[in-house]
Amino acid sequence: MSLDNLKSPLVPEVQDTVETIVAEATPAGRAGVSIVRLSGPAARSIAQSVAGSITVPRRALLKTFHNTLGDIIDHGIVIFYEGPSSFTGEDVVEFQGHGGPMVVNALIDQCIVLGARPARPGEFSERAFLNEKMDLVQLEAVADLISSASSAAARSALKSLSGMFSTLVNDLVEAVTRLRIYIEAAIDFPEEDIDFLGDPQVLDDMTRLEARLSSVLDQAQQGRRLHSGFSVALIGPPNVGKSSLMNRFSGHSTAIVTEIPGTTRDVIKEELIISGISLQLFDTAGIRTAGDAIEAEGVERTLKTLANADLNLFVFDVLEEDIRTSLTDLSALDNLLSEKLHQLLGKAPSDQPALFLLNKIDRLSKLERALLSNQLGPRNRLVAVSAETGENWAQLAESLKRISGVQDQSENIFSARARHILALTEASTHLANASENLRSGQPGELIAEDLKLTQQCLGEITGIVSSDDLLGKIFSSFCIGK
Ligand SMILES: Nc1nc2c(ncn2[C@@H]2O[C@H](COP(=O)(O)OP(=O)(O)OP(=O)(O)O)[C@@H](O)[C@H]2O)c(=O)[nH]1
Ligand SMILES: [Mg+2]
Repeated sequence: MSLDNLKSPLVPEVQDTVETIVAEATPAGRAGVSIVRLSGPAARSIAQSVAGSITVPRRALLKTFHNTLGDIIDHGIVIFYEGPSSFTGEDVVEFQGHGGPMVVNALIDQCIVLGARPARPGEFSERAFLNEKMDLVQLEAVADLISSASSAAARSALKSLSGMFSTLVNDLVEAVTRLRIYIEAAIDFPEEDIDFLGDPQVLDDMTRLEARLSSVLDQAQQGRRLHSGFSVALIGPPNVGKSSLMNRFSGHSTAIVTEIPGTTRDVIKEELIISGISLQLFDTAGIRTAGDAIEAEGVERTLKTLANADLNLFVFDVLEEDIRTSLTDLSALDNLLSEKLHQLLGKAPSDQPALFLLNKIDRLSKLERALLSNQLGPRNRLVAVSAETGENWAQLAESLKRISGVQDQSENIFSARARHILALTEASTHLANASENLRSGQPGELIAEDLKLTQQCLGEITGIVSSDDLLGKIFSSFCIGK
């Protein structure tokens, strides 16, 4: 077998006749300044027709913009970026004019009259990718940076943009390629008197590669949570105060609270930022044998929310008799809550991250409260709070931060998306198969095939290996002008 296809860049070829595209790069609406961007081979000549001669690249020139009839459209700044030293890698012109829709539209229309066409969503980024200015991870990071909801998310997007994630992925691809070359060689030269596959070095490399991939996956998972939000569900029996907790978190009456059990029917979602982490918090219907079809549907939705959450907060009422009498013994309390949860769910809970929340501690006696707070530290999987008074809220926020994993390692977290997690997970599966086959002495062909699949999954992340379909999906999620 030839090794030619070890690296198979499937990047689509750039068309021969590249069109010049135009779009507003700033959000539509009224503003002090708006930017209209042109990219493509005719960018400079179109700009010269509108604004007169542009001789020097990368210089802000104060110009008057005209239409073909000679009418003045606006006075503004023109900057010309000569390809390939531009965002898209092509000739790019940016007009900075007054930010009114009439002015912007007149300028865009004029560029179209002169031969440009309106850009599709994400088309500037797509061209930057095709011209190898940035890889897919970096372009997605640009979008993530723009839409960051917290400072930690913005910092992580900047890390991906500067290439931290891409470098890790590229290093993994390189390591898989090296291993593959070794194994392919063992297949191609069976007459050589060397036991390639039994070589402890190969096994060693494989083990190290598995560990590295798993650590990148772990980091990416944290990055995804940081960006798209860490989803936290409030789950429990009716009337324990789930909606009151939701309202305390959000700072307003998001959910209806009454003393009637079974108040909440729908799943209610709030986007929040707590200590720099963005959270999606879900309030749910209390779990019990439903009284009617509406409540049954509510409980069904609760169970789905529980299954999809990154963290479940299992809420119980501290005033329940058996809970209250166990407050002096933490391990008995823990066992009791586990038992109650098992009963509530009708089965053992899955191994998703979870915390027990004991609510309504404002109704306990001073002595009981002191007993509890003496036993409970920030590392316990039990937090005792009051939705009514906010008692112990800082401890709850601290526990959320700890479980989200953002606190300790935020310096190493780069932004990542569900697409990356999927590709890394698939790569891990193929690598685990390759490793298993190597250890059990399977033929080299089998191992090589799994390594090839590992390599392909990793390549999809940065776009070394990509299909038109994948690219279309990614770029169409960007907005026009990007
Ligand atoms: N004293 C006290 N009462 C609380 C606290 N939290 C909730 N309650 C009361 O408990 C009752 C139920 O509160 P909800 O927040 O509606 O409870 P829930 O778990 O959302 O109930 P369902 O939606 O029916 O499942 C209300 O009367 C609240 O005022 C608390 O921390 N302290
Ligand atoms: Mg409720």
